[in-house]
Amino acid sequence: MTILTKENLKEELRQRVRESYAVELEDASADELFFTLGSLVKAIYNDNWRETWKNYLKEEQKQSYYFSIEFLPGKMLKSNLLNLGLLDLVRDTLSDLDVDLDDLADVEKDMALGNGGLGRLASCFMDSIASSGLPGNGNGIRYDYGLFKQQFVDGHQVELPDEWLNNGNVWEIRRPSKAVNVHFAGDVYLKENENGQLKPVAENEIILRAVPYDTGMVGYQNGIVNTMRLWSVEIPASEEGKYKSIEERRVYEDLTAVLYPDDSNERGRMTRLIQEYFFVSAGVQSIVRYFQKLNKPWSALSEKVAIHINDTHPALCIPELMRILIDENDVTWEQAWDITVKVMSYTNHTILAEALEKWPVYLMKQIVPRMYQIIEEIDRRYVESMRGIHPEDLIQRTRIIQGDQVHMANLSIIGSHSTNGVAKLHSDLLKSVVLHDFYVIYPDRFNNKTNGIAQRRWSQLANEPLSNVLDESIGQTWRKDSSDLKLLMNYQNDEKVLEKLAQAKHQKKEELAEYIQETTGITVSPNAIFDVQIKRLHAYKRQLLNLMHILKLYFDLKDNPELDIHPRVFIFGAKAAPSYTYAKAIIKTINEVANMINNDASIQDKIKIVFLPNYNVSLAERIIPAADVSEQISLASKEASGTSNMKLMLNGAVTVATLDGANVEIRDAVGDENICIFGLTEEEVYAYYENHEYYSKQIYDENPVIRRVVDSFVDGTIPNIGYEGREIYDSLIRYNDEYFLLRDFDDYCRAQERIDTTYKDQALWRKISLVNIANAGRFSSDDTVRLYAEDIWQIEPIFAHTEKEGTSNV
Ligand code: OAK
Repeated sequence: MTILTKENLKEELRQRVRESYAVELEDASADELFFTLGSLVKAIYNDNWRETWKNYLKEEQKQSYYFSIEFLPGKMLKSNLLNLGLLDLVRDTLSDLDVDLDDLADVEKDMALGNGGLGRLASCFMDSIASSGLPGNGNGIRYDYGLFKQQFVDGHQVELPDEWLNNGNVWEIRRPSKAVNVHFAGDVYLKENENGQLKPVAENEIILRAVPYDTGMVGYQNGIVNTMRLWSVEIPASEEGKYKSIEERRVYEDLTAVLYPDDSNERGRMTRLIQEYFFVSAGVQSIVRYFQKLNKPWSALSEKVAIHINDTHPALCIPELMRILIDENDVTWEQAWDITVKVMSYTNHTILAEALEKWPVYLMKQIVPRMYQIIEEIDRRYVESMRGIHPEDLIQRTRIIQGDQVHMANLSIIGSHSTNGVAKLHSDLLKSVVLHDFYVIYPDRFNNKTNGIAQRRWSQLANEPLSNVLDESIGQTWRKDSSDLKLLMNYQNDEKVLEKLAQAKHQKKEELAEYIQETTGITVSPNAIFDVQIKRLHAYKRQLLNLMHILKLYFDLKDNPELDIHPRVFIFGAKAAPSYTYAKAIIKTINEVANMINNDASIQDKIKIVFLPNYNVSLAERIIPAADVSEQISLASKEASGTSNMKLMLNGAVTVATLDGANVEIRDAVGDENICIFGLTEEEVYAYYENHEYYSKQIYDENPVIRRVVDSFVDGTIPNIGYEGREIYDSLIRYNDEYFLLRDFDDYCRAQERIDTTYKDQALWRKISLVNIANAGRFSSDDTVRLYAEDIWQIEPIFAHTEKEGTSNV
């Protein structure tokens, strides 16, 4: 493509709209224009995509493959334009046509093939891997329906299907020529072949076709385009007649229809196991096929390929690679095992017991019989190899198959060379508590990689006013290298810059206030403190603690209407897993409290509550730039890292936090005086676990403020929450408050008072906000993936090769 100007961009769009839709540019609908622009953008980066791939092949670059059952990229138009260096040009061109780029970008449906943290991290990594010029690709599932759409009906969460593909997906390329077959079920037994080798023979298998859809992952102004490959199921023509019933067929043909909507909660469903093996087998087969093109011995596989297991859902990568090497390529078990361990690496994303994935032996035998046989052999050899080296009880606690369960984390650790946590505290807890037994056995395999965020999306794309202030004060280098945000520290006492930052925040608050008005009918003032908690609804994240503090404030205001607090808008965004009744009870209760307070004239708008429905990446992009306060209040030790904490900090919000996950590193980055820390520490939480001396009822009995708040869930104060209020009350009192809300309540209220006092001192607040922005650079996922590349995957950037040939994008 030639150099793009406004004129030839217009001409291109005009031609393409005519060709595709038989209309003139001026008459094109928003959908038509969006698809035309999207396909043009894709055409622009296609050359680079092909070149990138050819370079990897030519240079025989080692490549990493990030296997993740979730990817959550959100919308891609503006991000692609930014990365191609075309954002301003396209904005101007469209504006000549009386089209607003932001409105047009809104036409795109969010690609929401993930639940929350784990999926969003995978997408931040895809952006950063490409932007750092690293040869790394994604591998996952192309769900027909992404995460459900959330609506509130009478305050209850209602789930609707996310039909994101209804209008097609402009970014993907279907590649049937790269399809592979995946084999399930059947009877598998070992038989000696003519060479005297034992080989599996399978009968009555189910064979499915895995068809890849590739999406270009465009690097930031570096000419690199990597691939995110998502697999979709089809029934091969040869298998059509083999299904015993429509129900049986449906299980398989709907295999990639829906994403399981549980976050950090494993439910052991059959279809989920099939999904896991489906994308794992397809992905590993296609990687091996690529490697075979290089004509190298198998011993070189780990020099050319790194496979990353994003939490345990893709753990079958380990036995699948073993299967391909042993069954299909006659590699010996010993050599195959050596190769597999070198190729694989694993990230753990949670310490919650309910999230640790286990599969019943009977289900594995039924669904993936060959995988089970290989896992059994891995397990047998593991036990054998450890005998005499480690005590028997340690071996039994760490083996893969225990009783009638297959432990996927154990498989992931034993079958890989690296296990990492996602924040320092989390990685330490893995070593000292959760995976301590494995740390004793494999101390060298454990490491930490603190999460990061794709800073370009969360600053340049989401927050233009802030970006402009940064450009004017510290220049533009921060756009490429976020560590340069540090330069902002030189302006801590610069009234002009502080004022401009405050104006930028105000502008985003006005925009959000308008959106809140339009979507919920609630009027909020941009002069109020915007206090934000946005994340999945989960008991351990303690949205309920936030609500309890709001109720306390409400009662304080009822008792003393003149109470001098700065007006505050409490903003929530959260989806609950459809089967998680307790989380849904909290949503209903927040909505009812919101109704009660927002409509109580005596409160004089001093507090407002807004629960925005359908929290997703796009909504996050509206909320985060407008936030003054970031609520990161999980019970210490429970949140592996958190990433909204980093996004909010980057946008100048002040954090109220427990010392949990990456909050600890945020505290270290900004200093105690620029963050509001409260609550039990992880050590104190563990001390309670050990001495069993926590009695929530005692706190309730002794603390009248807490009693009033807790009673309000059941005494009729809050309307319409009979059942929900009872469930919440019982969790706090009858079941002894598993997440120590009552224990942390007073300290949390004190932290909130500090926020109020500090906000009233605007000079101080603005400075704290600046310090947060200035120190957010260290949480860039560019840095995180560089560390993965160096320490775990041993892959190198390809800039060296492309620079020679020029990196122009257009
Ligand atoms: C989801 C399913 C199973 C296990 C973990 C998850 C998950 O989303 N974990 C989250 O991962 C994020 C990215 O590492 C972390 O920031 C969150 O703290 C963690 O809960």
